[in-house]
Amino acid sequence: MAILPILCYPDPRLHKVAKPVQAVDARVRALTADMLATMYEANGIGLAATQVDVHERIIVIDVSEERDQPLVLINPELVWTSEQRQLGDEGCLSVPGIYDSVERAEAVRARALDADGNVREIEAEGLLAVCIQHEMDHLLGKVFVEYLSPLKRGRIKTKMLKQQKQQAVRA
Ligand code: GNR
Ligand code: NI
Repeated sequence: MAILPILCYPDPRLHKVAKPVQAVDARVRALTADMLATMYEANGIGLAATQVDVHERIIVIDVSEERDQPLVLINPELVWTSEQRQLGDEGCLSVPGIYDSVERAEAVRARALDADGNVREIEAEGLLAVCIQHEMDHLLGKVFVEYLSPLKRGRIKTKMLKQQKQQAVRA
């Protein structure tokens, strides 16, 4: 298992659209294991392959308190979303230190392949529903800051670029 580097906003590679996985094989299983290790190491509740510069439709999630309920979603689709919306604070491992409010569907039903290549459906609400929507956005090249006002997004972009320049000097 390896910890993979996570792309940081405004890296243009975060806007690439992921392609469907053709076969859930050893390569894909190894990647999901690395993605889970990377997510746990970063204390995140989810990670999309896009964030580790792999542009395939793969997501890992664990919203459990104990960090022992890993979920692998390959080629995920939303088969149902509630009319009911919820407003919640979001953060992103690709936009470290930034948290802001985003409106999402309160509940969703997703269909995906698991790490064994079996079709699974999960119905989710609350934080898990938010996380699934946040990760599926990543696969479409969308980062949560794109829901914020252009003013806020501009400020976040400036702050991130400044941080990245500092890190480059220190490295
Ligand atoms: O770790 C994460 N926390 C989080 C909190 C609220 C809403 C969404 C998220 S996802 C984020 C991890 C991440 O960046 N996934 O893409
Ligand atoms: Ni994210």
